Amino acid sequence: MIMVAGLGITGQSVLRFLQTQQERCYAFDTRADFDIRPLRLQFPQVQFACGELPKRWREQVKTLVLSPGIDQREPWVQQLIKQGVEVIGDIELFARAVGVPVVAITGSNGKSTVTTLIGEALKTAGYEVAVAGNIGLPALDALLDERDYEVYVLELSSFQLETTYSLHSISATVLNISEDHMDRYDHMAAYTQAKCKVFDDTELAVLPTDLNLTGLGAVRQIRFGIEPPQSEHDYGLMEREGQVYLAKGAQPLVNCAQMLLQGAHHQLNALAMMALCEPFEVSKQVFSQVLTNFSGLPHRTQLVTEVNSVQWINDSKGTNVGATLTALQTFGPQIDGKIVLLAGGVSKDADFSSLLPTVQAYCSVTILFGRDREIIAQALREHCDVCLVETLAEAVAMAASRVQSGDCVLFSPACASFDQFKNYAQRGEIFKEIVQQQFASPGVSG
Ligand code: UMA
Ligand code: ADP
Repeated sequence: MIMVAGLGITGQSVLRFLQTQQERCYAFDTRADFDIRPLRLQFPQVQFACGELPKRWREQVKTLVLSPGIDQREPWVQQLIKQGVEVIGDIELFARAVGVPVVAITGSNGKSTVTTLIGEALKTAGYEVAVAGNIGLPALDALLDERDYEVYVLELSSFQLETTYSLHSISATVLNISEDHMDRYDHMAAYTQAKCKVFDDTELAVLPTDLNLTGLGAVRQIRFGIEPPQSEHDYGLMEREGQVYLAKGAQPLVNCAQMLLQGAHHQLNALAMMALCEPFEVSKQVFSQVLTNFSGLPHRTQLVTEVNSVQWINDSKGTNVGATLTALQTFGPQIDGKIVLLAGGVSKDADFSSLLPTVQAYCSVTILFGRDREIIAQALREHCDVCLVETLAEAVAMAASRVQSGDCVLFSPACASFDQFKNYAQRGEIFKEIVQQQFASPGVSG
């Protein structure tokens, strides 16, 4: 018997997929208060349970399809593993069923941006393409969709890769590795190992120049980095007549000045995108067109408003220290004044001390809110001005009282959102609303 564990959007997509295969299954969610009534109606052949895993199910389960949000170290999962139960995820089911090329993208930051860019480039080049995975649309839902896709572009998280064993990809990348999800891994090596599973069965490994991985074997490799390309196969930046270009080998491809996305990290994202598209026929005109039109995804270093020469930036998707560092390093040198940083939420056991030198260099004050604000404060307060408040609304109000002309208020939490919000997107929307209200109120100015 198959058991689907976790009834979020992944678990529900698995149930839909198994329904098409006429598989009988159990479905379980660890949350005692999870409302399964709508699912019972949708999947009458499935037996459901919440909270406690029924004892008699344990003996009957042969395969556990685990949602990415459930930690494999949970005792009940470990018990099933000990019993010899096979543990797989939605991406493994997808991998076993898919019949067309897959491009696989993982990394600590930049996944959604690169996944979207590849989708746009392949679409513009005339391919029928599905963009799915951790980006939001479960991969199995894309597979069940009626359209005849010629290629799937999948954003994959480390959690998804942990339970994936037979994904064959035409090209794959680990964009970068920086600390994240330390509440789910015993150490960085385990997190890195999960990410690198993306290379287990790929035809083309696309790797950043500063990432040293062993054990990739004979697989074809392409490197990308901000330095000039080291070989004719590699991607990097080159200068021609005072202009900086994204380049392959000695060949300039796109003038960086044309790109709407700004910052070194986005140049890296664009280089990775072009390298991952190598197995397809995509011209440099197509890359140029995509990069000239793509202004970035919502909640990633997005300008909300500019009031009294103060920019208010929403980077709610900055959910780890690496992303927040990138945002600080992008805006810090650009602005005339200082950054007022708003951060906080669920720390995921991160080490926030690596923020310190950059915060010292660019921030006038760091305003911390949310559950783990004190943990972040401990890493910063000895050397920086730090204020603690409970809510995002209080943080915005305090920022408005502290900014000066030429400053930038950067909302880049370096944390997950689940303490006070449904997800990063809701957190970003609420930030935008609060900021807009702040300036709509009579008598209040930035
Ligand atoms: N949960 C329980 N008990 C359960 C099942 C879930 O407590 O039995 C909790 C989890 O701990 C988690 C939440 O419910 O807090 C959601 O978990 P889930 O596995 O049901 O998640 P889905 O709704 O299926 O969404 C997942 C990804 N979420 C996670 O990996 C936590 C989504 O990525 C992804 O878009 C979706 O599958 C489709 O593939 C979100 C994410 O935060 C954006 N990803 C992490 C990240 O990017 O850092 C990895
Ligand atoms: P992911 O899907 O990996 O979370 P996103 O493309 O959604 O990545 O971007 C998330 C955050 O990471 C944003 O705040 C963005 O500014 C930052 N970011 C994007 N690309 C990179 C990169 N290549 N290196 C470091 N940070 C990045």
